[in-house]
Amino acid sequence: MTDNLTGLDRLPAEALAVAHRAGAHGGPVEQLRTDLARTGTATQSSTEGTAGAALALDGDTNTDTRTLSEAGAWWQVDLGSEQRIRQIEIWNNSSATTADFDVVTDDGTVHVSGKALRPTVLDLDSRTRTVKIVTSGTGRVALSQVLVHP
Ligand SMILES: [Ca+2]
Repeated sequence: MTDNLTGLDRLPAEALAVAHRAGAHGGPVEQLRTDLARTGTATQSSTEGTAGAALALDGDTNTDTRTLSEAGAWWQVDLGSEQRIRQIEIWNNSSATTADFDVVTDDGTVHVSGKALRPTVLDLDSRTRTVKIVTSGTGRVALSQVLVHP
């Protein structure tokens, strides 16, 4: 499994304290590029507790969505209209739950084997209104953040 070299959340506490004193922040994803998902509408197949689907669109990698463990569990964002998209960033939840899943757009499906990273980055060229993450077997879909770039 590849380490997440971009996240502050995996640093040891001492290094994190130094990073924070230097002004680094571990939570919100700095939005440097257009993220079509931020204005989208999220839904999911079920919700565990208060871990609602919209928490993957709030710009904060410290907040997670979480479905129940079930066959074909899914999370989806509706972009509101068909968009040309070229990259999807999928940030697994902090306990790295989401694994072995399909990323479904209106014109294709990409399968990801193993656990999603923080982030897993998919380059593609698709015209789609929705982006759906569907577990291939039985399990949970739990995500910190999903970004969709044109
Ligand atoms: Ca979040």
